[in-house]
Amino acid sequence: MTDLQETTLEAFYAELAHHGLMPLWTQRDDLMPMSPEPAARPTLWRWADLYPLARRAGELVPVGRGGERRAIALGNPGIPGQPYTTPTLWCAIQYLGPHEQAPAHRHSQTAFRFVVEGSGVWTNVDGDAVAMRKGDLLLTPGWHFHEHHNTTDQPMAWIDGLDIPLVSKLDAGFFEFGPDELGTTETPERSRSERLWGSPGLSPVAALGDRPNSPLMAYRWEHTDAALTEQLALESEGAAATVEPGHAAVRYTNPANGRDALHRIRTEMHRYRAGTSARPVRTVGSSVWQVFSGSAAVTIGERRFEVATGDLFVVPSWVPLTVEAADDLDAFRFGDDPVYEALGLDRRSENG
Ligand code: GTQ
Ligand code: FE2
Repeated sequence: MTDLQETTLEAFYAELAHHGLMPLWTQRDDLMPMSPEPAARPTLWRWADLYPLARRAGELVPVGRGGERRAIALGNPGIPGQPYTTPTLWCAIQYLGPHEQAPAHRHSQTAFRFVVEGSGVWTNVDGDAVAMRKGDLLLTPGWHFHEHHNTTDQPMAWIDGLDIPLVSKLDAGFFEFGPDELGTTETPERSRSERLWGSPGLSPVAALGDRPNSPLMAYRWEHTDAALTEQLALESEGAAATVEPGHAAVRYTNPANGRDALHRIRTEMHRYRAGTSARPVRTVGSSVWQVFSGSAAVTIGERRFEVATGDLFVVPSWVPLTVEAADDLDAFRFGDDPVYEALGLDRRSENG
């Protein structure tokens, strides 16, 4: 190129920029990558680090109107400066001291809680008091009022999962404060939603009809545990029921339509027999896992972590995950899979 041509070209680019125009041919290579190149990194958080820090937040920071929740987000180091665990998902540890309460609000973001240890908090979802106990999954689908209250003399911590980053990216966030006083201080054994929707295979005729999110707000550990136990027992009896040898899994589903319990977040519990080495899997979309019990070595792309009860790790999009169970392992997983499926962007590879 002659000097004159070069000068002309530079002037042309300057003029394009002046008009707010950007040619495709000067863009970075990652504009349309050959395969996903996630900024999020495989990352591990240990429960042994998280819990004492949450307890200190409990000593130092009050919970109430404005701050709303004493929740500490797991920030992915590949997404610096943002409280995002993955590009689509927020995961936080939330802590409530004895007799504390977190005020009512509702938002378009969808939410759940998973309890790795402890009990004693009730979450009121649209006025229905839902007990939170070890191993339970509790739902707060978008635009339902919710508040949490600890009725005991013991603190409690759990993890929250929400689609805060996705909703932010989509400019779809709406939020409303609820009343300042607790809607109910009841502490029923079973919530109204469980009494109506919690009998296996039976839906109330008066409430039938498709709905995007599950009307059942609590999925109890005794049911999850029994379902996984039966899958592995059936496998032992020669009636294949597991996703692969030694690896049972259940998905939390919406009893009204059989789809994911939450419209935009997949939730599952996986059980691996001790010694099981699960085949490497990669999927488009990101997920977060929390070990519920047992221990394992997990390989996420280039990283390898030894994990035990309460530890959380991130699997970024299209990064292969391999699980090698040291002991019998139960691991809770949540991911943004339903979003990718709804958009026709889902893809899966079972051989790394
Ligand atoms: O418990 O309502 O971790 O609204 C983040 C936002 C928890 C909640 C979080 C929330 C909540
Ligand atoms: Fe909330």
